[in-house]
Amino acid sequence: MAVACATSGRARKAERADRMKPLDVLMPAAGMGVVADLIVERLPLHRLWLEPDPEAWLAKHGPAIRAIASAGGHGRIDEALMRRLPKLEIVASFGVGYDHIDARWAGENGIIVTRTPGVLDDEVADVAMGLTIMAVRRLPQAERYLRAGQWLKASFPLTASLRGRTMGILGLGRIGKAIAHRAEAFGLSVVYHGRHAQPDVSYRFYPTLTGMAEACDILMVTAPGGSETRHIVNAEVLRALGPDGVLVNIARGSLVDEQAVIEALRSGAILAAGLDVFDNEPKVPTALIALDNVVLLPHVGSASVKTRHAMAQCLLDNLLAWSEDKPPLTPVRETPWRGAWGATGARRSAIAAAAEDKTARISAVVDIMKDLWDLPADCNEGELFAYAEQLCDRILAGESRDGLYAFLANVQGKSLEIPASDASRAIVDRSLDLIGASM
Ligand code: 8YV
Repeated sequence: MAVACATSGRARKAERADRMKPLDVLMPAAGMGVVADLIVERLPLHRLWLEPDPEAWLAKHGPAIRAIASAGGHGRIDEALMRRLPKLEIVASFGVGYDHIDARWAGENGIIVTRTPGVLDDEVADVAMGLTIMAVRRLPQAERYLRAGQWLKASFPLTASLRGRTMGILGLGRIGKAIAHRAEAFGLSVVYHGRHAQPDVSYRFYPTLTGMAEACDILMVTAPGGSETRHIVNAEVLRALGPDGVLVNIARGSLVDEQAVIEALRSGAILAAGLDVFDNEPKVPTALIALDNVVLLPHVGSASVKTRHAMAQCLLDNLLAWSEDKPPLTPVRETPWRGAWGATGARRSAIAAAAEDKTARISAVVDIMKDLWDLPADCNEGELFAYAEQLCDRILAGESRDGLYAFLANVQGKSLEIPASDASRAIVDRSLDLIGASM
């Protein structure tokens, strides 16, 4: 990608030489095997955890590493690790949650972080509903009852019901919405709480979590983890949820004050809980395991063969795009794609300044595409950016209007659903006007 910048000719040459080499990927911790299996077929992969002396390995080979693959598990990708990799450009993470990565530091230092949104929403939402039903209707307890031969002596005791309940969703993102659809199909009312109300959502919004907990009797936790949300589900919120209330957490253990949950379950301050995630995985407090009114799962929300494979593929697609000098597909919000490759420090600022004009043009075309193709606000902007960039390059190269129409009409979205309509011609016309006016 030709971005004019203030680096010297020699630096540019070295940078180009680097880009010609295959992308060396470091995987710090084992995590999901499927990730390594997919990467190793396409890119040089270094498995740090298999090295007899990881420190010595990092000191010797760290300077050649341009990418990290974080394949799940519990390894942190923090400032200390990223600083040891001076040429690091991209961290591709497995999963939607990325609280194990210091994404803010990465963003400030020109490193892109990607995750795997979209491909696991339904899988996780299925488990969320499963946990809800299991917790309310005590299905695991009923199954244990049968296996223990107790049915032969008496019927299983009657349980609470899902009927007439309201589910309060904490964090109405993609997964929260997938859960909301299912909850509605189960006849539940849905309300939500998050950082702000969403204008295009018809569910009732509660500006405070305690307010929502008072109004609902199933509290579904789907918000991101991290320091901002640590322990937001505390004793006060659980009290507000009340003695008929059920807590379900499929997001991150850190959102919930585990000790407060244990107390609330013990004292009857809430009825039951269904937990797929914990504060210190894979360690689950024995006090929680000892309780009968909680259903515990070993973080399996997305853990089907099909979905984990799709997540691994999304991680790999980000790395492959990057290795081919294309934009990342699914960057996180702290490291938005701005059209400059992963340079650090002063060089990043120089590149960013020089690229600003071009990036602004492409971003304006992205907005036109989103608008005229009627794409959702959270669509894959990385993919769209690539089409917008090609269109801008063609316009600047003086391609004819008909040629541009033909180019755009033939674009077939990978993760985007691009409508086959006259909108593509209108996009070309508006982009021509825009670029003509900016020249
Ligand atoms: C995975 C998840 O279990 O996507 C997430 O944020 O928590 C899960 O889908 C995790 O990524 C694997 O470690």
